[in-house]
Amino acid sequence: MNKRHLILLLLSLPIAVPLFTSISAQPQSTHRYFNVTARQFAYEPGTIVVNQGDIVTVRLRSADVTHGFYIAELGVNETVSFGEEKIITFVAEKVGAFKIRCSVTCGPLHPFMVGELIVEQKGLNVVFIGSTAIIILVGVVSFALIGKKRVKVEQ
Ligand SMILES: [Cu+2]
Repeated sequence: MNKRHLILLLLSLPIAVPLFTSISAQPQSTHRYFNVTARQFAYEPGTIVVNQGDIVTVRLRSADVTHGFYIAELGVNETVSFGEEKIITFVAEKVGAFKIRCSVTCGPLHPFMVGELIVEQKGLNVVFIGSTAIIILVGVVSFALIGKKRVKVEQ
């Protein structure tokens, strides 16, 4: 590797690394489907776990009386009566743990009818790409230093 190649490589890094990172870190939204049954006084399953950016479709049914399915932070608000089926679709835009609450007074323990939606961050790719970029950078820098030494010896 001569000096010109090295300079070209070094100059291309500020362009190549962010480009590579942005392509790899682009969140791929997946369409996720869940069958949720509401009954006095819980949701089944009680916890839904998705990734940020996922399109979430919930097929909601009630096993007894009329129940609600309310997620304040995501603007989700639906009700379902016994024998009915509701399809709820939303995008999990925000990362966090969100309470799924029943918005219909369905019995004495109604206030305790709470489920949870967990939206996880897609951080793994960013960390992986970041560390790869650092390793490449260290490699290039050591190449450059070795090159410098050789030049000195040759002189
Ligand atoms: Cu309720």
